Amino acid sequence: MFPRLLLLFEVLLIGTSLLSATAESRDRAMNPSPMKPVSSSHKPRLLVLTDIGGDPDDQQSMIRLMTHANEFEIEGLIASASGTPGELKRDLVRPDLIREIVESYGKVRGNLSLHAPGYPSEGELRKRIKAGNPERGVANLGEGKDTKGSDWIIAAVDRPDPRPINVTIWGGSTELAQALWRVRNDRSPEEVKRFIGKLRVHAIGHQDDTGPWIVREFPDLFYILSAAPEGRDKRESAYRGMYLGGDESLTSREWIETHVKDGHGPLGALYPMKTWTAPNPHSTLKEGDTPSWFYFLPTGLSDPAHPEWGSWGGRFERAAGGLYRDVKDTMGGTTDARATVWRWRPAFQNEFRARMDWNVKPYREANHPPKVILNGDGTLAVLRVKTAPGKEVRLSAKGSADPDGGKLSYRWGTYPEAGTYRGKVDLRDAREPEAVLLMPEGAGGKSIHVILEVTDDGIPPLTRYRRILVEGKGEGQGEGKG
Ligand SMILES: [Ca+2]
Ligand SMILES: [Ca+2]
Repeated sequence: MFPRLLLLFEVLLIGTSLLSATAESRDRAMNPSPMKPVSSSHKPRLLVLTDIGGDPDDQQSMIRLMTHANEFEIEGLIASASGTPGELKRDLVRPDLIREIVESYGKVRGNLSLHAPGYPSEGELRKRIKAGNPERGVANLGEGKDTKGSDWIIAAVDRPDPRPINVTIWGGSTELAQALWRVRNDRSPEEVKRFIGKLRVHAIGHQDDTGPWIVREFPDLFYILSAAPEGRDKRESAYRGMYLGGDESLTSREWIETHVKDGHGPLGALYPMKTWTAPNPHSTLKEGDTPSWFYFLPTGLSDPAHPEWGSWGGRFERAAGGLYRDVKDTMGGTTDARATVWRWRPAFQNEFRARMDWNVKPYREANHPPKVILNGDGTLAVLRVKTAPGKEVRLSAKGSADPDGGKLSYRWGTYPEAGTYRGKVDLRDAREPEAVLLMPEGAGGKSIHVILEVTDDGIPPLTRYRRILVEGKGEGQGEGKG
């Protein structure tokens, strides 16, 4: 198609974890064949710890997760102590609430599977529902405190599999803390290091004292803490962008009734309409925990190894060791950590809406996302290219297609906060399938993140992404450096 361009990218594709993607993209470039679904072995492994049974927003997040269950290998759905400390009158765990949702998922799974491959069976998911310790906190860690939940985490990490285990924490982290305590107690330092190295944690706040304990005791652990800085209003947390800021009409009661609750089958019917935290403009959709798994969702936008690059689940910067904290994006004149999530809300709400249609509609009556090709590469990998200031970088989405035969629109833009070059960038033909980036004169040694958004014309319109990291040659950055 574009031999000169392809050659450029063959040479310049640099991979930290992307070597196989390079080989794959080369194959595809030389032999453009119809796209195959990503095999299950490439799916992110996901382990959920939820304080379900407190604020009903955990049920909301679980219902949405079920509609995206084909995108992950769900390794565990663990009921940790219900509610945040002091929220409920007694200590309890509610795995029954997870089972209720999984059971309703079982009723629509057949229909979901008409729209996309890879939805796990109800039985497979049921086996992965585990209960944790109803008594939370550091005081409840140690000998004799293992639970089905903490044992399950250890077993999942120990399973021979090269992929990391992505742990999302929707409430307290007692189960993860106990798993870490057990492993450190029983194993050699080398084995503990190996165990820690397989984990990626995305925590929605520190909802009890085991969170700070984990960060203190295991400083090398990859740990994203989505939370407002100490001393600030907790409602400033990045994850609150799920429901606060941006276009709040997309989280209204009416939106949920129309697109989720009514006429969308038994799973949607379970969606709780009232959540607890104020202020919430509608007190309906909150889903404060959803950004934790959005972070690992493969959309082409992000790379979970790089919290600083941003994703539907927010953007974070390294604080110390393996710890990452909230950082702010500027959108439409607002500078706010929540903007790192709400900036994607139109896309993630449309995605939810389409998938709720998948619960009940035949294929031809629902929309399905486009497949995006970036410079001949059909994977979801982030591409990298190095170029000298003043030179042009040619960008192409040729070959992108919509499975419904819809018309695609293209939007090339930069994500300034994700890169290190913050000046103006000239992107020519930014609404065309092929665009040109002119590497600014001041961009030597700096990076520019170009995001390609491809949106179809279905109802609702669906968006998929690709990202290319353009690095400027010169000014202290050797050409051989990745
Ligand atoms: Ca929660
Ligand atoms: Ca479509």
